[in-house]
Amino acid sequence: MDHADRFIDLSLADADLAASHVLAAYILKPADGYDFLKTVTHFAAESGCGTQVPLANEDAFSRTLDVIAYQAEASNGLVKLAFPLALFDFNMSDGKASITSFLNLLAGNTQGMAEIADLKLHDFHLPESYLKAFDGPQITIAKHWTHLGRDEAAGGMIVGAILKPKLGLRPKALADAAYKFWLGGDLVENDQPQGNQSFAPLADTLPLMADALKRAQDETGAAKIFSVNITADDPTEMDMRTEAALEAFKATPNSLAFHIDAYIAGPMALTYACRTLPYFISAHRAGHAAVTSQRSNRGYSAFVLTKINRLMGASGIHTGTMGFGRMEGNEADRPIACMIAQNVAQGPYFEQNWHGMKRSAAIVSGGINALRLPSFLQNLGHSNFILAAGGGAFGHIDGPTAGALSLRQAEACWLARADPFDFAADHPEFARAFLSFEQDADIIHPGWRTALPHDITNQ
Ligand code: CAP
Repeated sequence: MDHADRFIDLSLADADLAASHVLAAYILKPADGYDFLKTVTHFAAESGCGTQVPLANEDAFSRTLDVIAYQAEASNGLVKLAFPLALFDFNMSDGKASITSFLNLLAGNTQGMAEIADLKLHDFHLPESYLKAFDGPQITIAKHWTHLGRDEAAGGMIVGAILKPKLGLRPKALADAAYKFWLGGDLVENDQPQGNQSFAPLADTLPLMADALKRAQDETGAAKIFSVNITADDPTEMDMRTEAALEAFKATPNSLAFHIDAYIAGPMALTYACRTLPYFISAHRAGHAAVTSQRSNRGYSAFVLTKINRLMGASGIHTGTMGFGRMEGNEADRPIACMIAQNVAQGPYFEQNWHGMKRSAAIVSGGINALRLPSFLQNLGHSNFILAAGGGAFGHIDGPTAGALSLRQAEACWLARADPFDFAADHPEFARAFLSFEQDADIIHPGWRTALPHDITNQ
């Protein structure tokens, strides 16, 4: 008998454990030469109180905290573990739960076990008491919708852009790019590498951004939003960037939102921002594919990453384009966007009840343009999210104002279930998107060159 045999009990099911344990679903493959079930028991032991040998100083209490493997299917590698709640760390200061502790237990040392070849966390389920110990979002997309004068429950697509070029624009050029986008769109988000570079110091850029936003509001008569990147290595620096933004936007505080490069800067940066700033906080995820990629058999999935961002309190979360943009993903990623926005949502292995925790909004970005947007919307089934198009806005042949309008028109085209060629006939910015993104047009709408009027399809 292996000392780790006590860490497996295949007679248990989700329903026996869901109220008292954190449940986690993995796909596991043992390294060559290792037996599947034995590896599972060692994995379960290592996930909680156990290690590679029996421990002389274990006691009756510590054994009650064993992590148990309760499902193990050698045919497909599915392994489910149940983590007793008492294993998790809670804050000394306020008793709150901690994502750092959660990740440490569910995807910590076990990721490096030599007897495991593949180990990826695909889903998890939290019982009500533990879920409620996380902050969740304080500020939601309803704040933006209200600011924009829309329905606060389902205000439709916020036409947003990620500022491009992502690096290299001096303060005036950056503010000018934002201003031109705002003339047609609603929201501008800093691209994630944009910070306090020498050619665009924040002290110079932020006042010009605030001025550009005000001018765009005055000119259009519509509210606008700027999401400023405050990502830094330490909270003091984040505070300094925040203060600079608050000062620059003091005349239009409702136009301000904050942006965190949340995968690279980590849970502390996101949690700190969400706890200290009563503003919309968006979570970018640059770099996440190093861990979440569908081609990676270790780490955790994009679904898991997104779900923990809602727990930490992100108001908006980059959720990807589900195969309709230029980043990795596919149509089956739809539950990622549903899991953060619904009160009860089905994940790949577990249904999660959020027990009234506020929603996070999907931020859709990565290669989306007016031609790709309708199919994305068709797959998602609604347009209640924030679009953050970079090239799809600034790559429009007639500039960012036309780019913004083309994206708004693409949503309208989909909402009306209109024929894109008919719609293009009286929506010139949408029509010119065909010429702007010719390669996409050829794939999505072959025949567009003859279907659309000659003066639109030619430079
Ligand atoms: C988009 C973007 C975003 C990614 C993030 C970029 O620009 O600014 O960071 O979309 O991806 O640099 O790639 P484009 P995700 O619109 O020009 O592609 O939301 O999937 O994390």
